[in-house]
Amino acid sequence: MNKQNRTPRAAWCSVLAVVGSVTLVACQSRGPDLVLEPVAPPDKRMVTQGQAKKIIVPNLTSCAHTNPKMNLRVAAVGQITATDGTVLTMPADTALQRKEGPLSHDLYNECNKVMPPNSAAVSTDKVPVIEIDPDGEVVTGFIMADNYFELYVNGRLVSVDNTPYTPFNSAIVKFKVKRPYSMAFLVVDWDEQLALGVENMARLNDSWYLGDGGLIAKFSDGTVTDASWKAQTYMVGPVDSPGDVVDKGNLRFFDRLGRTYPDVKKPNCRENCYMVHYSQPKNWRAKAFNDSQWPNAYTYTDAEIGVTTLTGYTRYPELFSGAKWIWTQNLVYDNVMIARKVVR
Ligand SMILES: [Ca+2]
Ligand SMILES: [Ca+2]
Repeated sequence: MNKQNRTPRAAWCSVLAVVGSVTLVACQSRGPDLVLEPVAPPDKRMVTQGQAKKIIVPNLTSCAHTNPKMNLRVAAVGQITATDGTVLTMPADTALQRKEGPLSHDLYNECNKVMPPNSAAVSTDKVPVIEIDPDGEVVTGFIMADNYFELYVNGRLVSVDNTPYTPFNSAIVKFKVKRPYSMAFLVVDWDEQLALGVENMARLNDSWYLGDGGLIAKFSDGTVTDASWKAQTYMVGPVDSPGDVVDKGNLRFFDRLGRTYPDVKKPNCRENCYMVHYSQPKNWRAKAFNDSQWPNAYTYTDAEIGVTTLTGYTRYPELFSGAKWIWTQNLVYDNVMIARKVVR
C-alpha cells in the first residue's frame, strides 16, 4: 500500500463527565482511512467530425405540463462513429437513457408544476432518503445543473435529473452516509445538433448557438460546489481542427475562442466542425477513484453563467448561498463534465 495514497485518520473527543480525578472522554473517529486506487491510465482521445445523424432516442424529455411560453426543447440522443471506429453516444451515455437510478425530486420544475415561490415555501419532507450507510447522517442537497446531472455517492446512484435539457429545473436529494464519502457528478450541456455542441436558440433567434454549462449544489453538512472540487472535461468543441484542443497530461485546453459569454466567438467550420472526446475512466463513480491528477474545478459567477433564465436557482438564494457555480476550464466549449469531491 502506497503511504501517499492514504489520508490521515482524524478524530474528535468530548468530555462526558468528571468524576473525582477521573475525566471520562468519548472519542469519535471520522471513519476509516480512505485508500485510493492507483491513478487510472490516461483517457483515450477520440475525434468526430460533423453532426450525429443516427438518432437512437428521439426525445428523452417527458414533460407532463406544457404551455406555449415554456422553454421546452427536444433532448434527443444520437450516435456517431469516431475516426478510430469507436461508436459514441451523443451528447452522452446517461443513466436517464439507461433507465437507472432514482429520478430527481423536484425543487423547481415547470414540467411537474413544482414552482415554490421562495425558499420558505420549499419542503424537503417528502424527499426519499437513499441509504448508503445505515449508521450515517442524513445529508440534504439542492442541485441545479445546466442541463443534465446524475449524482453518485460512494459509487451509488442517488439522483438522475428527470429533465435532461429544458425547461431548466432544479432538484433536492437526500442520502444517509458516513464520512469520508465521495460525490461524483456527470453533467451534460445538452444540445440539438448532436456531436457539434450546437443549440437551436429560438429566444436569441440563433440556430447555431454554442450552449454553455454549469453546476451548483449545496448540502446540509456544509459541502458546497467550489474550487476544491475536481472537474474533468470529456467532450471539447466544436473546433476548426482537432489540434486546437491541446492536451498536457490530464489537462485539456481550448480557450482560443473564449471561455465564457459574452466574449465567446464561433469557429468557422459549421457542419464540418470537429469534436474531441475522451473515454471516461472505468471507475470514476467509485469512492476510491484516484482523481489526484485531475484539474480543480473552475468557478463561475452568476453573470458568466447567465442565470436570468434559471429560475430554479435565482428564486432560492438561501438554499444555494455559499456555493459556487463550477465547470471545467471552458464553460462553452467543454460540453460533458465529471466533477468529484471527497467529503472528509
Ligand atoms: Ca436538467
Ligand atoms: Ca457547449
